[in-house]
Amino acid sequence: MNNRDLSKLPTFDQLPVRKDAPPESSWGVFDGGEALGCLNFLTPQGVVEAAGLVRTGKVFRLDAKIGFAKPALFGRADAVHQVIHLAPFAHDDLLDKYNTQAGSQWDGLAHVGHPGHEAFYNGVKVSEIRDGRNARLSIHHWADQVVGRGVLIDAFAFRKAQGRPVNPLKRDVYTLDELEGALVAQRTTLPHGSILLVRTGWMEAYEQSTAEEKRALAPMDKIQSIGIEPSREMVEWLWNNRVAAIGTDSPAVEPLPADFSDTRILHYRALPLLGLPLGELFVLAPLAEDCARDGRYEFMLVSAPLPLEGGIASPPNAVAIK
Ligand code: UVW
Repeated sequence: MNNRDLSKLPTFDQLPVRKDAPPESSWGVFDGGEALGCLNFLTPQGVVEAAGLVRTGKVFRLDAKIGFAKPALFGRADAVHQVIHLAPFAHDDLLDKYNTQAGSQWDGLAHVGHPGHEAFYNGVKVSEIRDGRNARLSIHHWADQVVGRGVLIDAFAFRKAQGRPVNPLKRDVYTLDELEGALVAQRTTLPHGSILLVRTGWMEAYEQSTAEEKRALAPMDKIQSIGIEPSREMVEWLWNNRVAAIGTDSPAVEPLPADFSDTRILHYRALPLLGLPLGELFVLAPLAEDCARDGRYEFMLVSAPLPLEGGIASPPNAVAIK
């Protein structure tokens, strides 16, 4: 982390800064910090300010239990946990088939590249990830970088309060106007250098589903979800507000199904172009309820991704502290 002046960084309209970079990309903006992308918006000064948001000592775990999705979504493997009998009075865990994206997760910058530009963030080639041990965009670079001010937008509650409740398990969109409207309704601002969390309601709806319904919705071609508007205006707003990462309680942040042959979807705008980490399947309802109770939608957020060299993604290992 560096104490950089966020107001001196280019606005979205001024991107790209590198002549050979694709439009709407931040390639080359963060000299020496390419593995972090928008996490460069988090600073030591921001960590100190975030610590000042801790007032009640309440701690909210943002990861769901490992293996909560049964079966795992998108056809990913189900982790198998065994307790190993190490000695007559000693045990170990053995976690087999653990996919770092089978549950709550940060999508790292090597997760998805841009099919049009045939490159990952900052122009990293697929061969650098598959044969080159993913040195440049490995998730381990984030291990001590995801700490700062968290801001929650309760989009789910906002829609309900407006008399337009949603079914989060069906494709639907929270527009940029709605996110901004929810911030106003919450009397919350979005200071530069925040980690933004958006409650969509998907996780609660999933938890309330029957085992049969969960089985039916899990495959890649069946899953549906509400998500945030996957538009140029959305990523422009996120970039210009210096949002360091965005996490939601939905499976893809953006609505599903998404057309992965369309280069305008949020995954491509965020990961390979802007370097914006996407957080998925976070647990946000208990935090949101507490925020509604005390009217404070900001907190310290501490996330410690896995120090997995060459890794693609990570459970957030995150807590919000109020
Ligand atoms: C999808 O959109 C398939 O989600 P993920 O980022 O977990 O691959």
